[in-house]
Amino acid sequence: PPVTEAAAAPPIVDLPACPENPPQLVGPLRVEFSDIITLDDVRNQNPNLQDGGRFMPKECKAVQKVALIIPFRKREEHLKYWLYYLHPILQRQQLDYGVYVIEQSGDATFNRAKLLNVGYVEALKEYDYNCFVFSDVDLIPMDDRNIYKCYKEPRHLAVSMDKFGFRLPYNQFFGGVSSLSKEQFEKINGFPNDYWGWGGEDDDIYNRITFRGMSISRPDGVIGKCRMIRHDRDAKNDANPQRFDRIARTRQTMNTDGINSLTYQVVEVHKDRLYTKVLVDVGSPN
Ligand code: UD2
Ligand code: MN
Repeated sequence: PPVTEAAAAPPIVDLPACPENPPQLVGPLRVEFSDIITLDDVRNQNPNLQDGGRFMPKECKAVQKVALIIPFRKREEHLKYWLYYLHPILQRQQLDYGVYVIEQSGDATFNRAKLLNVGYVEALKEYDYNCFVFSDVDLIPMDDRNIYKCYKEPRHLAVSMDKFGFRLPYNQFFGGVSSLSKEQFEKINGFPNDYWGWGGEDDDIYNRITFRGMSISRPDGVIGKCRMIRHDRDAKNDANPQRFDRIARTRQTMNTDGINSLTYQVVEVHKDRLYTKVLVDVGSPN
């Protein structure tokens, strides 16, 4: 009989859902920043990535579509280690994921939270992500059972950091690495856009979450261990003197300052095998 068009099409196989506990996880990891590595090494060690730092497990259907959002400016050395350590971990975690490096252009004061908002919007333009992991460029998990996905409540993932003696610095701490589902992020109107310079924006986000009736979930202190690459405070990221006044007013400001008031200009989008870099003009404090 003649071969029909339908018969020539590749078979559509429904992959099984990926399991709750990914079988390739190994647990505690060795994390050091003395190894000499290049981005080409990282590219060669991760042959299954698609352009833009995208990955999808072949053997099963990922439960979540995760965009990893990294606020960035002039931290090339840290980004190299982040990519070196995180790509293999995220693949063992069987996530359908993409890595977005959101780079602030120019040399106005740094604005971490606004860059994270930009990452949320720009990632959603590319793919139907339903989970967003926001990570500092200098933080590496020390246990791959700390799954970089979303949970029933917004999650704080960097709970046990070497720089704080592997403890939480305070109970409300939400800095470093966190995850919010699309619904959770929309419920708090995203993050604040007007914290310029170092500090306070993570506490504002914590406030937003509690004021919307949600709570923070965390892994335990063993699985939540992580290392921060030692660094000095960057230029143009001095401590924000307004941070205490601002975090006292989150309840009022969160309704009008957030994803609903976000404005910015994309300068350039660059696709590397290891990441999508979005260079963005976020303006300057007025
Ligand atoms: C703490 C929190 C961080 C944030 C910050 C206050 C930890 C581990 N993290 O970080 O989440 O709440 O305090 O704002 O406690 N960055 C650049 N270029 C710059 C400046 C910052 O790329 O010039 C990015 C980078 O991803 C960096 C992040 O912003 O990791 C946070 O800045 P930091 O590392 O200087 O601040 P740190 O370690 O006190
Ligand atoms: Mn840091």
